[in-house]
Amino acid sequence: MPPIYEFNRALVRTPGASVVGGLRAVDRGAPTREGVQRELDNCVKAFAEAGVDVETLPVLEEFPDSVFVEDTALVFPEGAIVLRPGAVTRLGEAVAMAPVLRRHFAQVLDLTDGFVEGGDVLSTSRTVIIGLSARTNEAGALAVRDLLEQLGRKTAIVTTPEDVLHFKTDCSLLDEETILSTERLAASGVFKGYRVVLTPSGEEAAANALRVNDRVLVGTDFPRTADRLSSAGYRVTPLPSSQIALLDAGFSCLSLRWLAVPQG
Ligand code: CIR
Repeated sequence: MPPIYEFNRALVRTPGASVVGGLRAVDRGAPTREGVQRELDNCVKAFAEAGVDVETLPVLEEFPDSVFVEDTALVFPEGAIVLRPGAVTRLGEAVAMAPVLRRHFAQVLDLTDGFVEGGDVLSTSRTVIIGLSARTNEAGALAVRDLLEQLGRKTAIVTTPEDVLHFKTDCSLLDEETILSTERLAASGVFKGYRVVLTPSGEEAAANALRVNDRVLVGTDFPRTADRLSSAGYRVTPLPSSQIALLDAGFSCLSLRWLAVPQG
């Protein structure tokens, strides 16, 4: 089986003017539409350089957070699951994503109970880890577990630390065995059996990095994390992320990515 961080397809969505009013837990100022667009463009370029074919979806002006497509679905080589984001203003984003996924995947399953956002889901080759949070509830997690079983994937349901938006706000996959995590999340014991690289103190926000094929996208604001990853042998691609950070987002949020395997 190819590694779970090997991708050849990705979906992203152009941010609308409404992105300046995106959800945020603490208001540290609004990003600009141009700023968010620039950070997305850099990401798309890095994906292309890594050999990923990226489709850009049109603006959904009525949904300020719709640039964060990761929260709408789970995607795997074997099929996709359309989620139900727990933020009321975001539910319609998943509805809009469903027909796009049906174009790309032979098998698309729909979550019909509870709420789950993709930011709460960390997929490793062994297990799909779902973190319960203010956006992802138990009913949703249990229903997604049943859908994942249909796709042949095992699930572990865990808890996201309090006051953390998403499970993946605090962690990301570095390779099949290794997770980049904040100390507070790793301390909860959820990564038993994995190797863990901790984000340096003061750079917790670097944890939402993104492994894409042979490289790891890391925010330029986090030089100590980049050094730590480079020393551990990872090829680091530093990219600016301060605009999306104003909306509590990191690199994983901006795309849905998967390995499309030729059928038959
Ligand atoms: C939200 O609060 O829903 C957005 N402002 C940020 C979503 C970030 N998505 C992610 O971590 N997967």
